[in-house]
Amino acid sequence: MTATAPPAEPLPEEGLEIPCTEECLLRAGNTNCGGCGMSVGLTLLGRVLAEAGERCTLVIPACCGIVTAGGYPTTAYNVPVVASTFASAPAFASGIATVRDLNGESGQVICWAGDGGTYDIGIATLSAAAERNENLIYICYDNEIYGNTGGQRSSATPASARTTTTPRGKHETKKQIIEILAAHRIPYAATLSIAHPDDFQEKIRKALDISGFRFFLLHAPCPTGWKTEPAESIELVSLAVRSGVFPLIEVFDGVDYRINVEPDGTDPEKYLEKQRRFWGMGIDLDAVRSTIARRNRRLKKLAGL
Ligand SMILES: Cc1ncc(C[n+]2csc(CCOP(=O)(O)OP(=O)(O)O)c2C)c(N)n1
Ligand code: SF4
Ligand SMILES: [Mg+2]
Repeated sequence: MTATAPPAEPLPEEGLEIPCTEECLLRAGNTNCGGCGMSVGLTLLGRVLAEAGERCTLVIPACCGIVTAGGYPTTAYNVPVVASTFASAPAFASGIATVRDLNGESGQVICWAGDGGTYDIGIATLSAAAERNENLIYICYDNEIYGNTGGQRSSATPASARTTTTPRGKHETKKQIIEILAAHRIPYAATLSIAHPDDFQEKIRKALDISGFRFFLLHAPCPTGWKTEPAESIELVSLAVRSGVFPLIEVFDGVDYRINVEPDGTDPEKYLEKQRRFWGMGIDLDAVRSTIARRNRRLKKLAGL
């Protein structure tokens, strides 16, 4: 008896099209991993843009977000996308936004970049565009590693995390990019969490009504790199907000801080223990707790509380 596989079911002639509305910035059928926080972020962003009737052009440097687009002639994005090198994304976006404004056209120019492109390789042009107060939105989805090249450490990787280049855990702490952007005195900077979709969407709506440079930092769980369960992504980032690991804040004109969600006293251990990237790293939890408490005291002071 030969072990041949049964013939594949023929694909139906009709009904193959995945319904794709204006709302769907990120189309179904993309190749992102299950539980990817970046995918949820794109979906929430798409909803706000659709609800506001805003067109957008995405500028995406090398990162998982550009792999998402897929191979020509198909694409997982429902909007025009410019793929750029790491270092040039904010410069590309500046040019596109300037031409749009000179032509009196509408629509948003949105840079969608990873932490590697934002904190490290693209920071020179990011800083330059912020300093010029270019009329664009920059969203860094922060999965705290160089995800699509195999999970190397970036300067957004938190201390003690195991990555492919820090097999014994990272020694240095996470760079505070939001404060660096605030120091440019841009009109608006804010952090986003997919565990707080209302807050997320409200902040994007707010940004649509502001002109000039607007910066967002999105905490983007990455089950592949963080060694976590895809179904737990939302719970994880919720724990990050509740424990104060990832504060939800806004900064207006670089100086007026607002805390959007107060940490509720959840122990950061609950966040760390769910991620295998932290296992066996001998983390000093008291040091983690005091670092978080210190940062939150500082944020409260900045917010005048
Ligand atoms: C100048 C330069 N250095 C390195 C690379 C290789 N590279 C492509 S994507 C990537 C990782 C990007 O990490 P990040 O921006 O955090 O996005 P993620 O992959 O995590 O989504 C690297 C190192 C490159 N394309 N260009
Ligand atoms: S590697 Fe991480 S960021 Fe990249 S698609 Fe997979 S889950 Fe998303
Ligand atoms: Mg990354």
